[in-house]
Amino acid sequence: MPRAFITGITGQDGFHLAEFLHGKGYDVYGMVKGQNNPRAAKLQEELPFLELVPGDLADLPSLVAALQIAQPDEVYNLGAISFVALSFSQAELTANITGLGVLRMLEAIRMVGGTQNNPIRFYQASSSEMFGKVRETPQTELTPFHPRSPYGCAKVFGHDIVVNYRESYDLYASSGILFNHEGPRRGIEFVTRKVTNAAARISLGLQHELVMGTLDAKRDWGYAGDYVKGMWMMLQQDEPDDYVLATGETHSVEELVQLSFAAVGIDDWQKYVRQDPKFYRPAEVDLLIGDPSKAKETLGWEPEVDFPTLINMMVENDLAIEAAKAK
Ligand code: GDR
Repeated sequence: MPRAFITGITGQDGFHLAEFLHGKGYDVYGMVKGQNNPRAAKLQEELPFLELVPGDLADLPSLVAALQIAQPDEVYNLGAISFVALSFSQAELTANITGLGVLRMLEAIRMVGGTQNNPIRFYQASSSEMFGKVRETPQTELTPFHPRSPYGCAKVFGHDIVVNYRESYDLYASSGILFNHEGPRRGIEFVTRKVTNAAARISLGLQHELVMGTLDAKRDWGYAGDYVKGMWMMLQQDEPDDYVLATGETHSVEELVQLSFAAVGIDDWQKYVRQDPKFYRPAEVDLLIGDPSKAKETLGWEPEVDFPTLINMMVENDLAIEAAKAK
């Protein structure tokens, strides 16, 4: 059986990827940090097949030890401080985990190495936030980076160090430049889930208003379940490379709000939504739209869930959760 090792296993993508790889017959190892991590215990209940291994992206010896236990064929580095807004107030921590964490993981892979005929294959979760103040539209693998947050800067370092290790040490290391990808398991701090959850709660009479930042920003939003498949496809290629995963469509935060409220039968959403500068970011990424042509042509990857279907799926999930809580 092939063996996969995933950092960031307690996040949205970690869950989807672990399920997907398990379905493909992999032994799946997930790295968890901290003592008695409550998210790890919950995850183990949901995914009993998962082997949890201790480790921390801030601690190189722990990464070496974790790889020695897992002896993986494939490593997926999804672990990061991933909330852009938080990266402004915890910039050094973000640089350390989201940026230097990639370097440590690559070094750990060089040390543990796999076997002569079966070197470890590495996937790095790069991000459309690297494009930031975009230099061209739509964005491709060749679009120059102009990050707009400490998070984006850290992801650029991670991306560049993967390219450098690939070229310097002949590592099999690929990066997926993933545009926003969402779903029912998205954390409530991210805008899609915040809005779908609020729409559900407001329709059930459990909440009276939704306080937002900018409604003008535009994102290329896809479904996380589609995107983890693309990660795996990248590591099945003969040669490592970088790929954009995106839908090729963009929508504003306002459209997201309007669609989410419409899904619970509220048309006059403006009545419930207030904006507060505390949710504005010191620098904003105004517009993202990705061109996934390379992934389509080379990997045969295509997103299956469109934006309205995604939002409806998330609203349905939040309605079920909130109605059950209210009982
Ligand atoms: P993003 O996701 O920064 O694109 O990064 P997020 O959902 O946090 O923000 C999207 C846009 O919505 C605007 N916005 C708000 N955002 C949040 N979270 N809360 C609000 O109240 C709010 N109001 C408006 C934001 O300003 C922004 O323009 C995500 C993360 O998952 C990254 O880790 C990942 O790399 C990229 O997507 C691709």
